[in-house]
Amino acid sequence: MTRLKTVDIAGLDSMLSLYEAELIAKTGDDLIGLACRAADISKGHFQKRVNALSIGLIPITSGQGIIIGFCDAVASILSHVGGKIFVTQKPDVGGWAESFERGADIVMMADDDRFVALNMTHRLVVDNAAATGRAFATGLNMMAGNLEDCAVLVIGCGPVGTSAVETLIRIGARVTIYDIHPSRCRDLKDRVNTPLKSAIRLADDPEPALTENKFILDASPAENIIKVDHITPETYISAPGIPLGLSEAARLKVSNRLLHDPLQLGVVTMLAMAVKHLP
Ligand code: 2YC
Repeated sequence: MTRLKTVDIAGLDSMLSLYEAELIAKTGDDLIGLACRAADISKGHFQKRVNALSIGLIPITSGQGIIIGFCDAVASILSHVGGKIFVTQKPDVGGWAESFERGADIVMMADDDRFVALNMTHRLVVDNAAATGRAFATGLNMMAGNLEDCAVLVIGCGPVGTSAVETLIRIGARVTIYDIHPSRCRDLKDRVNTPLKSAIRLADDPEPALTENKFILDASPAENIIKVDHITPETYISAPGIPLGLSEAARLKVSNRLLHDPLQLGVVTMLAMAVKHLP
């Protein structure tokens, strides 16, 4: 899993309104709208519950340690969509104690392996990878109009790519998957319970797959895997992978038919999934 750098999230707070205006232009909806579609809940359900919630963010020092700005970036995204958000003064155990003392309904934290939202009252765990895969597949569907019966290429068969494939299958897309490790492709196909196992095609060479597919979801950390010759006027790309997998020329050519952010869509979708089962 790619570890964000402080530079990836610098200025995210001050750019949120511009980011959201661009999201509306690309997909027709805002952060809450896209996240609610991804989580399959109504905006009304989301807003009614989120406004009543207290959400604690706990910095975690394990492994490679704290990313300066990470919890503050998550807090700014959540504040943008509602809810009473706080970042605990202390990390780790002190942060947990503070979250309990302040009556947090949801606690969010990330170590080197997982970024989760924990619903304390309903004992629910929401994983950022699952939420991010749903969000970027949903965003691709919204950008492209409707992906039912359309061919979509998913690059990267990790947790985000797996969630994206499941979402695209639910949408009715015809999914081709590619991973630099072929065994991960086969594992994904075996793991994803689709009505038609054959609904998922495996690509062993990314080049023809990138040329044949106009709808691409890049959930890999590969750089420069999508090149300018892969981009046509009909190409739409949703790219949760960090760093962005498009060459500079490809990014310029695909123009605004590209969804990419380091945290925003995944974080709001985590919240939507965390409140989904609240009464
Ligand atoms: O500041 C902290 O609390 C750190 N322990 C946070 C580490 C996050 C590591 N994960 C990532 O950088 C990203 C996540 C945003 C989702 C996947 N990788």
